[in-house]
Amino acid sequence: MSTTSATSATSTTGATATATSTTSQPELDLLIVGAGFAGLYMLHQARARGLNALVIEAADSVGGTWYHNRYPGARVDIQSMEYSFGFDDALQQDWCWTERYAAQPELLAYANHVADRFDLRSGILLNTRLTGAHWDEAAQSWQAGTGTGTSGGRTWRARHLVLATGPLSTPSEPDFPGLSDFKGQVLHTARWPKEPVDFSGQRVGVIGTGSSGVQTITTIAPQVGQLTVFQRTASYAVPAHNGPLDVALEAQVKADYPGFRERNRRMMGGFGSLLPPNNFSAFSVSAEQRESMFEGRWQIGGFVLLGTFNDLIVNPAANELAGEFVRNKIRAAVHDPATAAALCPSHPIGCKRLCVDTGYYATFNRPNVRLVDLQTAPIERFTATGLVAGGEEHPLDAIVLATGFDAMTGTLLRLDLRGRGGLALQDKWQAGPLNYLGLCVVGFPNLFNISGPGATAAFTNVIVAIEHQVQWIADTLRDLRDRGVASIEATPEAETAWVAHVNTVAGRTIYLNCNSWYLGANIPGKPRMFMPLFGFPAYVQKCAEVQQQGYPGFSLAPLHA
Ligand code: N01
Repeated sequence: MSTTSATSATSTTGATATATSTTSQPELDLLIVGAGFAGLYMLHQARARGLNALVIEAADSVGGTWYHNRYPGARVDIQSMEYSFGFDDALQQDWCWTERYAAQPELLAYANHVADRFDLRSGILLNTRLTGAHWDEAAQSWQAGTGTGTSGGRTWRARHLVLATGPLSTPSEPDFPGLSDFKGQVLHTARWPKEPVDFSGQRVGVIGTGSSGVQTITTIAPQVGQLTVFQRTASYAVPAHNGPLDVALEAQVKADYPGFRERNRRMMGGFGSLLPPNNFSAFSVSAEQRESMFEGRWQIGGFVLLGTFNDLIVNPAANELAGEFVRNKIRAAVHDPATAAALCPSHPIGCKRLCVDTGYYATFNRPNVRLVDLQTAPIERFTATGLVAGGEEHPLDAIVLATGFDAMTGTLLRLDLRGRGGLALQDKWQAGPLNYLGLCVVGFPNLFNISGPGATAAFTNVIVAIEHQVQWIADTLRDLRDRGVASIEATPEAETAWVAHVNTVAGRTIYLNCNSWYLGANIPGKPRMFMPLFGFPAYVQKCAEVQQQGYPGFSLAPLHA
């Protein structure tokens, strides 16, 4: 190894990775960060192409989101037969889900099964948290490490860096005044302890009513003494109608699993071919027909409600009809009219991700459950024994923060990532997460981000989205190696055009009409930029064209002499 120079820089995060320039071959073709579904599959695909890859994972086991989000009632909102890998037919034939919507323990068992079945553990370093990575221009490779400040840690040199850190992996913990004074237990849904939490007889407060809150509230209500739900924004929840997996459906899907996957890949969200959206307007039928069609899909359950008509997410007036249908369901389910009114959302339905529930609204009929509407009674402060909202003290033994995530960018911006010329990602993304194809960032050569801003994961069955991006990255890396290309970097023009494209697509929908994590609106001070791309099939087509046409929108550089 011939070392030509060494630099070291500390970013705004304080983390340091020392970039040691060298002209020799780096030890790894790619370093993969994270051992959730994306990292596991990236390792498998890299190996299949003869690439030398290593996964590093901060946790003590694999599973990513399904490792950390083990709160009571945690369950997937896409049907199990769809929310699974399709790349290996023996895997999808052998694995048997027990429920229509799998619960967290089964999903984590599945991730572990995949790791064992494809011998992935040998390529994964657990308990290893990346703190930073610096691009070394002379060596055309990344120097990545686990050290902080001036302490050493471990370092690796890799030609490529693949960030499989997940779009929803850094919990949002709002800075509530006095929270540290609270003497009871404080839990976050996204960092739930491994040991079961016993809430028997306790006064529990849940802050947050998104998917995590809805599932937690519904599950713990029968277990706790008193449950107080602190709601800032009411959520739309549609019934899961969960239950044991229908064996007839399982047999039907398994009889042609590849065909089922292919049909799903042609859907806007990469799932839902069992009941595709209707291709006509909500205004093309009578009010009675409309009600009956909404009701039919409500009885089936899950996201299919939004496919009742083809204009629900593009026409606010049509959207309002679906929203009012759900509000009527809430009014019918909740006995106390004032509580029902507070539970009725006013934003467009689907603008924030729908919650898929099991009796959420009816939970508020329980005598031990109370709703506090933070719109009229905002949280003022925590005390040693509870919290004060709207001037009223709520005594609590435990508080559950179901307050979501610093989505899509939070994890990456907590790293010391430095690209060409020492450019820090924090500076690059000061006004928002610029990217090309939802995969790459100008100034950060050979860096690939999975399920990030500019990609479709947030609107797609994420496993389908992961499979697509991983295969694209793996094919690209093999191509580049075969062509003697050492570095690939998006061009500024392509990046600007891609971000504009993502926003143009969003602008045709109702997605800009509420304060969602898609926009970064849930995190104070976060730049407001619509991050995910809507429409999986068009995205797949665009990525394929880029590959087939020799990577327009990228500059490719051969190995330095
Ligand atoms: O997080 P969220 P989540 N004071 O951001 C509230 C996926 N997921 O963990 O809406 C008071 O949706 C916040 O209020 P508001 C899924 O993609 C899937 O529930 O910002 N309240 C909101 O009510 C989902 O979209 C599954 O006004 C505060 C809640 O906390 C994503 O993860 C299960 C607050 C956060 O809701 C995130 O879901 C779980 C504050 N300072 C998650 N800050 C399934 O598959 C935030 N809130 C079923």
